[in-house]
Amino acid sequence: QDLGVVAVGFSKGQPKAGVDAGPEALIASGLLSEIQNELGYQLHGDAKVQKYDELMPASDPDHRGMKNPGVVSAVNRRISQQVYEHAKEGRLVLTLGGDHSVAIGTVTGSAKAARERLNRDIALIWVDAHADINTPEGSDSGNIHGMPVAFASGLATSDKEEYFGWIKDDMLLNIKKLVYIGLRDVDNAEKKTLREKGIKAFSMFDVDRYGIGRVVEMALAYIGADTPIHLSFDVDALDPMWAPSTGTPVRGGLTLREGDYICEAVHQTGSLVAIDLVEVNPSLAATEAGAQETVRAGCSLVRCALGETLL
Ligand code: DIR
Ligand code: MN
Ligand code: MN
Ligand code: MN
Repeated sequence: QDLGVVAVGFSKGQPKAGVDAGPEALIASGLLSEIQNELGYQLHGDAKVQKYDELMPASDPDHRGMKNPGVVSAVNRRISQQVYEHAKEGRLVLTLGGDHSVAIGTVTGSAKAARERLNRDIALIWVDAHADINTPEGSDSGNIHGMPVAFASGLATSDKEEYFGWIKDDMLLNIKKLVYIGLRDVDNAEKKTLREKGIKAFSMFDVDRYGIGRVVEMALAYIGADTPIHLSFDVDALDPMWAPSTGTPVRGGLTLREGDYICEAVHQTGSLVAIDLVEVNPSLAATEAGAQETVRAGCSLVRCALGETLL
């Protein structure tokens, strides 16, 4: 199968340096060569990590409380186009982040391509400790990596081209096709949104209550068969025991096996059209071993989503 690779060395959706080195670390540990040589995918796209320095505006003042709004918007506009171009060729698209703001681009790109190519709405499975559905006005932090679902679904809107106004209706996620897994640190404004919009969410409480097998089964049943699936995996969904090297770790998360299981089960549907693996920040672990563990966990999740572990 053909795989489009988008490797995004970008960190401006949140304040901590180093997450821009995530894709390099994943690639250096052999991820892409394994995908090509062992899993047999034909790779297209970024052999080298893109930093998008040329898209940095001369000045980038806060806008509606958002930090770095100009550059995050411009980079995501580019990512959206790249993902769209791969997806419209029928390629499965793998995006390596970077902070989770990059999903504004990935989700809008795959939503548009699926409408054109398949005449279908995509489903989005968002695996994360956080809901990332803050609007600019509802956000306490102003960090755009806490807002991608709001922008990609049209819950947050803008009439300014340079501040996400480039997101058109045909790029939007249908919010009824959104499912969360792994939530455990959700802001009050986000909880209100989840309730009011009736968004399907499986928190860690549900993982404990039902087990990961039934949670994934319920998530896939909600989405329905024959729906193109975009999987957006924030490595902080995993417990810090397996993924300590990330910007906003939250204890009480998924085991690596549970994370891998989600990816395997999604692969098994045969409906996967895109996967994002984000928020690996190799410079944040207390030890070098912690950084290596996190990179290895990220590689494992991606390989599972691409079918490595199924017999
Ligand atoms: C928080 C943290 N909800 C925010 N979000 C994080 O800043 O909006 N997302 N860490 O990954
Ligand atoms: Mn998160
Ligand atoms: Mn996230
Ligand atoms: Mn947080």
